[in-house]
Order: sequence, then C-alpha cells, then structure tokens
Amino acid sequence: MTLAHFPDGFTWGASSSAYQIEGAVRAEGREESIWDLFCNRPGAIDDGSDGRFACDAYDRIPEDIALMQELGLQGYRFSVAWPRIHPDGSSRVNQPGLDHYRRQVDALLDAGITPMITLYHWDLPRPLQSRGGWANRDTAARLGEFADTVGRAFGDLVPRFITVNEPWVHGWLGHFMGIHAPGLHDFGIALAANHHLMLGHAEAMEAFRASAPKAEAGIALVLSPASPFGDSNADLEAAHRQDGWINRWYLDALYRGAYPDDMLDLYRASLPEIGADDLARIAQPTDFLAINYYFRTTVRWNRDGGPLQIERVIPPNAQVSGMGFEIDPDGLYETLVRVHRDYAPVKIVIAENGLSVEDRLVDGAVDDPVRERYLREHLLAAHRAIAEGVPLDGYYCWSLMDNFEWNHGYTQRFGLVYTDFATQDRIIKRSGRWYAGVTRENAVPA
Ligand code: IFM
Repeated sequence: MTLAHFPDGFTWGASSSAYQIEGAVRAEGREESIWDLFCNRPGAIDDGSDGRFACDAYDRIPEDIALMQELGLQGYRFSVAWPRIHPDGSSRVNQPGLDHYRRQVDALLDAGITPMITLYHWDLPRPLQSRGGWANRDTAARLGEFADTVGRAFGDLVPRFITVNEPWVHGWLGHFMGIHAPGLHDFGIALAANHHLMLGHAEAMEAFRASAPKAEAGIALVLSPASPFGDSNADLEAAHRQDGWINRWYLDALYRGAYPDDMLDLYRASLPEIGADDLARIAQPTDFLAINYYFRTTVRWNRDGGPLQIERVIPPNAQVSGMGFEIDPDGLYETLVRVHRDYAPVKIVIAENGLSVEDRLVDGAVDDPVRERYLREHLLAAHRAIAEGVPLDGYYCWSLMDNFEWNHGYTQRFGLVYTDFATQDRIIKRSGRWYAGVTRENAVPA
C-alpha cells in the first residue's frame, strides 16, 4: 500500500466547542449565553433539543482524554465558554469557570496532547446580547477583555489561541438568516455583526499579544470555493459575489487591510460605521490562519435570491453530506493553494474538516466507510497542497465526538467517536480507528 507521508512535526488533532459538548450549563457559576436562549424558541432546533446535557464533557475530562489517546491525537482544539468565565459579560471573572479549564489544560498536557484554545465559538453571554450583542461595537472590546483573562491564565501553557471561530457563520446565520443564535433577520445588523466580529478579532489579538506573548494567535475562517452552475455571465458574477460573501470579505480584510470594493458597493446602503483605523487593526499580523473546510458552493443567479441574488444549487451527480452540502475534496486543495498564493499567511492549520452521515450503532460498533473515505480524500488533497508549498502544519478533524450540532440538534453526527446520548457511552467508530492509524504513521493510505 502506498502511503502519503506528512512532514515531521505535523499535528494530528480533533476539534470541539464548549456549548456543543460540555452540558453542565449551570455548573460553577456559568450563566446563560445566547444559545441557551435560542434553544428555548419553539421550532428553532430541529429535534427540539438543547445543549443542557450534550456530551456531559464538562464532567468527563479523564475519560475523554483517554479516548483522545486511543485515537493517537497530538492536539485537541476546544473552546472556553465565555459565560463560564465572564458570566455577566463584564470584567468580573468567575474563578471556578477558569479553574475548570485549568484542570482540562493540565490533564491534556499530562497526557501529551497539545491544547489549542478557541476564545469565541458563538456563546455570547446573555447580558451582552441585551446590550445589542454583535450589533454593538462595544462587544468587540469585551472580547478583548475576555482574551486578556484567558491569555493571562493559559498563555504559558497553551501554544495557540484562535480568536473567533467562523465569523461568516455567526455573522450571517445568526443575524440575517435567523437559524443560529441570536436568531435575527436583519441585513444591516448582520453587516454590523460581521464587522464587529472582525474588530473583536483585532481586540483579542492585541490582548493576546500583551497577556500571552509566548503563544501564537490567529482566527478561524470557514472557506468554500464558489463555482458557477452555468456559464452565463449572470452565473459567473453570482459565483464571484458568493466568493466575496464567504471568502474574500474576511481574507481581504485580514491580509490586505480593506474589504473588497465589489462587496462594499453591494452593501453600501446598510454598512455600519467603520472607524478610520479599524481595517489596519483587523489586518495586524497573525501567526497562522485556521481554515475550516467542509464543502464547495455552486451557485446561480436568481433575482429572488436575497440581497446578493444568489441561489445555491447542488450539481447533478454531486455527493452531498448529511447536512446537504456538496462534498468536494479538490475544493480543499483549491482553497489551500489559493489562500497561500493570494494571501500568504505565515502558517495554515486546518482547524475543522469532517462529515455528518447517518451512523448506526450495530452490535456495539459503528461502521462508517463514507466518513473514512471523506477524511482520506480530504487528507490527500491537503497532502497535495503541502507538496505545492502550502505551509500547512496541522489537521484537526471535526469532531472528536458526536455532539449538539446547533440548529440541527442531535440529528447530525460528525464524530470520530459515537456518542450514545442516553447513556453517554462513547464508541470509537471505524473512521476513528482509521484516523488512529493516520496519527500513528503520520501518513495517509494513498
Ligand atoms: O459544528 C460546527 C462547528 O461548530 C463550526 N463549524 C462547522 C461545524 C459543523 O457544522
């Protein structure tokens, strides 16, 4: 069997986020976040569930770290819950919340697993939403305050911090499409939220530089190559707008210090106030770019397709994930090469990549060859990108274990490990066993 070897020192990991796995929503001083509220809305979550119990990971640190060791993980990415650390959104620190993550970081390090912390994975404290949430420019400064606390507490132990996870998803799905917390449907607010999330990234970068000078810091973007469905000019232009919407808006701001002109023209009437030095701060140097990659997006022009006049289409014969997304490993290669060529981040890490499929537990085992194939093909795409000079230094699979998949509740499973939500048993899936071979060999069967 031919093996595609990865560079020495490449980090193999898995990712998670606080609200999706922790449960324990009232433990040790945690207060509500916007997700606790959103889940209470009738119809908001496909199966009517919420993250109150999730994977109960808050109380299962030793057993979950043992699973990580079985998978041979060298890195684990998790987020720290803002409502555990600054429950009322002010500068007051809830020490028990911070102590919890200290125990988790220590246990990971004792197990030889390097922690990577995401500061903000969408769980805004309720009091900050009451003051306008991300529509309010001040929320960016509050994120800076949170970064200062986390940097002081963990900066000597944790080598990498991610400031904000997927501003596109949080900004648009939460503030315009209304399918994520806080559940708003307002174009202007979504634009303000997007800008303030990027400003929050800048505030957090500045805070980490001061409070965690030894650590690296950067942001996580979800990126997706955009293809036109047909070859008409209208479809080509729709694909360019799609690219501007999800990719260029963030990449241009971070690496060129300017939002793209074509998108500014489109958004002009609804833009928030953008301060004179906002973009310069957003474009301050980072140590790495974290890329979350799941799918390609094919679009065509549609007059009724919202402000951008875009309609997403699944091309005939395309394979789709359990969430209805177009599976395309080449899209990962394309994304990595394009980002390296056009924006040249110093380093890149894939902080999320994975597949939701319908898993079945049969006789105590989960046979998921489709996920195994997805992972293999995406890793081979990443390997090709490295061969072309892309400075990729790690891969974190989404997700360590099945968890609360936001508006889809528990209906979508992404884990390398199966979670039985009734008993909280964890069962390593076939894909997890396969991934353990990859982490052990530092290589992927070609
Ligand atoms: O579960 C999410 C995660 O929280 C952010 N990125 C995409 C994942 C799968 O939808």
